[in-house]
Amino acid sequence: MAKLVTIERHIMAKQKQFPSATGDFSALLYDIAFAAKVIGREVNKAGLIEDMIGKTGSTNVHGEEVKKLDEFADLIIYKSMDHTGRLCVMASEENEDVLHIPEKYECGHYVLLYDPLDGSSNIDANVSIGTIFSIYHKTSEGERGALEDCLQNGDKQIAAGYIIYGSSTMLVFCTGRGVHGFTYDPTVGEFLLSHENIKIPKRGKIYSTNEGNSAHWSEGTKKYIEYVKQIDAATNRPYSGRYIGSLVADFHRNLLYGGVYLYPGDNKSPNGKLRLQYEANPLAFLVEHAGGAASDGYQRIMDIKPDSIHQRTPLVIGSLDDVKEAEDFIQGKK
Ligand code: AHM
Ligand code: MG
Repeated sequence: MAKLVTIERHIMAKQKQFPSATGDFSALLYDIAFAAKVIGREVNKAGLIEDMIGKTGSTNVHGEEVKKLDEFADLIIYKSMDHTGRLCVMASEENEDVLHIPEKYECGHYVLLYDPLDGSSNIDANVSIGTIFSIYHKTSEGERGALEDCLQNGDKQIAAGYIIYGSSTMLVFCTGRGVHGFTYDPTVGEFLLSHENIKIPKRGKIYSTNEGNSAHWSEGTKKYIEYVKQIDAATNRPYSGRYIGSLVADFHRNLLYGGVYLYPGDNKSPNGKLRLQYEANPLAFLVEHAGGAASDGYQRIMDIKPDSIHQRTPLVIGSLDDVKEAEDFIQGKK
């Protein structure tokens, strides 16, 4: 039997490599794991509790319908974090403005950005959904954190990860030293190390994109998708098409098997659909540490300087060779 490593033991072992560490960062990661357990529990019984499925009747800052579980997940993350003294400010995909720490609580040195429940349009159909998070150091002068802390380049992330609520619940994260996956064992209430040091294959055989948008795509994007569908044994084409429409699930599969996910800009939405700070950057951090790449078609995602916390970006992410090849098509070089 392989050794059983809980997420707590894994984080503690990593912390020991930094003798000056205060433990705050490790504790922040446990807090995220705790929030993941609570959200996972509700997601798993969503179909049973009428109050938990369906829409709230309101729309969020992006004009999208808010599901009840979206709202619940958003609140659970905020409430698990607001009083711990580890964070100075947060920002969530579901809230227009940054989320301050209440005055009655102390502030810490970290910044948390999160998408509480990504792919939530899939909830009522029992399709995998996920939570995405990203952690930065505080850079602003004041004690309590500010908008500028949430507008750092992806390159400045010190950790990122996601939780996928699927056939099992998994937490995948990276603090700069490998990408590690933990599977939740509900019988003992622990996340156990199941995927150590994940590496994405240099080239995959899967493409994931919403081809229903193809009429609006640029010529380069159209040519690339035609290319991956052509028959050519030498380059392992045609690729398989796999699109769930739930970014965490599409990304997770491609991370393990190799492949490329595209949500390009098009003539209807030049910046695509996905959010730079809550979706693209954290997954870019993970994929690069796993040996892959993430681009907006022209530049590295983590080099983009954000102007607003809800900024959108085109996203091409996955196996290194596939992302480079897609960039060549998008830029008209192929
Ligand atoms: P959300 O954050 O509102 O859930 O939207 C993001 C989701 C991603 O999970 C998914 O990859 C994409 O939107 C699917 O979009 P589309 O339905 O246009 O293909
Ligand atoms: Mg999202």
